[in-house]
Amino acid sequence: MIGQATVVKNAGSHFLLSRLPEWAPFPAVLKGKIRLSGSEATNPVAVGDVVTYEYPEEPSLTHPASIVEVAERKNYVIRKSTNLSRQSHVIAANLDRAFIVVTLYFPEIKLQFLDRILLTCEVYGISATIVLNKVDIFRKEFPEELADFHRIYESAGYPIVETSALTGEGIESLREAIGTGDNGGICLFTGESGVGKSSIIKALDPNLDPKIGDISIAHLQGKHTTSLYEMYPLSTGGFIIDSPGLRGFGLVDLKKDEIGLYFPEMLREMKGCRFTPCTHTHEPDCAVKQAVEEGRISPERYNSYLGMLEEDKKFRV
Ligand SMILES: Nc1nc2c(ncn2[C@@H]2O[C@H](COP(=O)(O)OP(=O)(O)O)[C@@H](O)[C@H]2O)c(=O)[nH]1
Ligand SMILES: [Mg+2]
Ligand SMILES: [Zn+2]
Repeated sequence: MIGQATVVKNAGSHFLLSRLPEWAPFPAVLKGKIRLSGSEATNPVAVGDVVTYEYPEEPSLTHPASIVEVAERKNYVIRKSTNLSRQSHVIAANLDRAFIVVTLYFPEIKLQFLDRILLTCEVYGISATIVLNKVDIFRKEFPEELADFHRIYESAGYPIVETSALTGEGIESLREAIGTGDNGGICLFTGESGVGKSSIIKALDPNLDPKIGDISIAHLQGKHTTSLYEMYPLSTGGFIIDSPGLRGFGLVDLKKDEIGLYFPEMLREMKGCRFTPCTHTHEPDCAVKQAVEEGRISPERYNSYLGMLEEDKKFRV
């Protein structure tokens, strides 16, 4: 017998599959060697992959299904396998949306980090939404910083959802962004440790029990990365992949004149540059620099861009 299902957990050589949107995970193993053409990844199958499986009898722990084929991915995120090897590791595939969870304080926001993640999403073709959590703390105390944040990221074109996992504010808007019922998407949750990812997932669905305790997760990260990317079903629809933190989110290799293509607000303006390619630094009649001067591109985002240009290596987020 043969069927198609989505990988919802990857624990090394063992997998759990479910026929999404139905949530009824069953075990599976890889049969023989599965190769993805053009992929240098160490793992051929990742969470979010749609796979074809064979099962001689109803799958069980002692008789798992066999994964025989991986469907073409609409997108995926990779990370470098280890510090020593040059191989990469697919951490999640077929994402409908990435939610990047940040706070202004506790922990303090690092805009350059956020910009790197946003750039990584653009490169991998994944729509990004910013989740600004812990508004219960800073809305009253830091209104100017909050307004600044909106100015920077709204001019860049990114949707922002303000939430408080503590009071429940914004959780319904976030649910809408994830999608409900059959419109529920497969969503990656990422962001620095301590911003409230696990708390938000619990607020979205109190029945879920995402792994808490980022200290132990950070400790495990080098060894068991794959098993930490696990999908959770929301009772209202949609699936969330919780990720252990910023590290290991993506690996991007861009030429200097390509970086600007992944800043949506720069992409919008660069048609007007006199030179093609233009690095938007020293060139005369640069439409991007003009847009910075006129306030259509924020100086903060432009500075992040300049920082990336300076760096003569791959971006590791
Ligand atoms: N005040 C406040 N605290 C929050 C909020 N969300 C999470 N926290 C707290 O922030 C800390 C880290 O939360 P956690 O969900 O473990 O963050 P994660 O590392 O991103 O998964 C915990 O002490 C939470 O109680 C929020 O919206 N408001
Ligand atoms: Mg967590
Ligand atoms: Zn330019």
